[in-house]
Amino acid sequence: MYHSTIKTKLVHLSLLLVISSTILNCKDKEVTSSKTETISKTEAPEGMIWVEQKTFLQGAKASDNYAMPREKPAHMVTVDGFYMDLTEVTNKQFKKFVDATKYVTIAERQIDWEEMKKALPPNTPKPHDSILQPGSLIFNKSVNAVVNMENYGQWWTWRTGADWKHPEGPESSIEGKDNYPVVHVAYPDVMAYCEWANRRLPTEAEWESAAQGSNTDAIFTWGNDPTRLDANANTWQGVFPTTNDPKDGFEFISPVKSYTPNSIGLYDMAGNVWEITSDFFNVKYYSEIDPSKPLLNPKGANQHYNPNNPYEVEHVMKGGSFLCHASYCASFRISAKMGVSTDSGSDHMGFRTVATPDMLSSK
Ligand SMILES: [Ca+2]
Ligand SMILES: [Ca+2]
Repeated sequence: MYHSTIKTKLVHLSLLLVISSTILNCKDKEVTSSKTETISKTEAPEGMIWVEQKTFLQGAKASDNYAMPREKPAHMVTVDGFYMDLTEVTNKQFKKFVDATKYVTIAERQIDWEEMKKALPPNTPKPHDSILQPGSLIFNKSVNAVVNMENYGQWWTWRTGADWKHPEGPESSIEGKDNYPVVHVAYPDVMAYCEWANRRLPTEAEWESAAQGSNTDAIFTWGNDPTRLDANANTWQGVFPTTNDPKDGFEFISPVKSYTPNSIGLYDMAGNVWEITSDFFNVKYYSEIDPSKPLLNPKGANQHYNPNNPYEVEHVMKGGSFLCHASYCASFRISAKMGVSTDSGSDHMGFRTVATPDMLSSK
């Protein structure tokens, strides 16, 4: 949600959207399983773990004082078992994909104004060339004071030349950061990776099932004790967004596996980088569910809906990031979510993948 809003302010997103609509050629792989019985699992692929079939309460828990309306009401869901990446997809893993396919991410693509203007209203003025350069959003580390916390643009910057290989801008690199999460990837980039790797994105319900681990009603990946946050997740301490007091060991992004895994061995489900899912972001979705009919393998809303950003397709992202603070959104809670538009990457969003036995056996 806020990514797109920021981007609109910073780089005339309406123009960039035209580009993205021409490159969304990746299709979600179908969530094929709808069986109520436990699927017989095979040996877990390297770097993945089996998440057991589970019936649990998806959405905000009754004792969660941070819960937002879009997380309510909680409702019972059953999610079949599946394999999930132990960690966020790393730079090393993404490089392997790029080396094999020569894929060019959205943040790296040159913007062709002659092509773009064909899909815009007549006489739309050409933006300044600085707007049309490849780039991505990065967190502004030099914020000294914030006037209005509603104004996200105060702590976000459009950085020309920022991409997954240059996460902080053109002078930066990922040398020595093989085991850091890949960032500055947008939804089509993630889908291309999944296609190559024979994986798919988790649904939001799958993501929550995995984040709960052996629990079924916890607020956090480690249970219900908020004082255990620093040992279990890379978030923001101090005063957001001006003072970062990294009591958890990392001021910004951290290598994967830097924190205690959850009860089934999954790392960084809370914090470090946001993780995009296959569900559309629709703030009304939960309120329109009939709670008398428990859901089986829900795939989310049929369409996106965000009154703050009505014309863009947004997907749900989960888990929060190293920028999340309790005073702001507390998005390190399992039920928390935000929307991210399909063409938006940033330096604090990545992903992890899942697979079903059916997918693995058909390969
Ligand atoms: Ca931190
Ligand atoms: Ca994460």
